[in-house]
Amino acid sequence: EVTEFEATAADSGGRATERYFENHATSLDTPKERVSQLATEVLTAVHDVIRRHRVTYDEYQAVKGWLIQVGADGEWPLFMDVWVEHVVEEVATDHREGSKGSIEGPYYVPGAPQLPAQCTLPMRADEPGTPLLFAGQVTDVAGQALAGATIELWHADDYGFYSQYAPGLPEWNLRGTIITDEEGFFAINTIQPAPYQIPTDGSCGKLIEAAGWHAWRPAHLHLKVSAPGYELLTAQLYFQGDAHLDDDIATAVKPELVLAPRPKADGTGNEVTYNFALDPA
Ligand code: MBD
Ligand code: FE
Repeated sequence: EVTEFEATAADSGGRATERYFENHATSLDTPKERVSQLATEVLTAVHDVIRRHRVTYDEYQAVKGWLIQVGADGEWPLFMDVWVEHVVEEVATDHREGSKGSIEGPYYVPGAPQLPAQCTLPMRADEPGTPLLFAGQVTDVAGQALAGATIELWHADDYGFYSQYAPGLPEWNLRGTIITDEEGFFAINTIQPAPYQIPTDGSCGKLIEAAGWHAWRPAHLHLKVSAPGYELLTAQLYFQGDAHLDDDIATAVKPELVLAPRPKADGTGNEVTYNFALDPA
């Protein structure tokens, strides 16, 4: 039987590429003038780098081969979300007064099982990791409770693997869609995820190795918080003391997004409170 530990970059990349087309609209009616301006500026930036650094033919062929391989490995979703998405998120949310957000990343799956405000995420009977009680309230920016708000929560397991992307995990492991109670509260039992290393055996890993970078993201919870009439909040939450808060490969950490869980009084793991304030749409 295949387990999550047999995960390969090409497997999870292939899955992320497939899922991308299932879950996202890929055509957009962008005016020709805007397409032309953006494409011209991106290409001009590339041309400038070639001139300034006198990029050689050997280097050009190496990059061309690498770009072809990113696609063959299915790693374009990973590449885009690790090295580009954080700036799109910054631009998209810079008007907000409510909670800070962060990037979605490549491993979101819509339609996770619906759960009540007080719940336990789907997990294996012997799910490894420190139990975490994650609780809080969803409000508007004025502090008005949002009853029946939706919290989609997904995260990696204690080894850094995501269900539906690594083999051997139950379909909805550590993924859920939680509905807040009449006062906007939620209390979710899960486990603390592990730091995540992006696959080192694929093209993105090859770039990281060739550049002398590291492949780590700090441990994180992914969330989408929404309510009718409010802007969708896509966020990630991190853990105080994590070794990679300051050098996340995906540049997706903000100080407002760092949790400081404390041991529960009954000794059964940790608990933490975090509240979300949604901007009006
Ligand atoms: C992740 O889990 C993630 O959240 C991002 C942004 C990139 C790679 C893996
Ligand atoms: Fe992630």
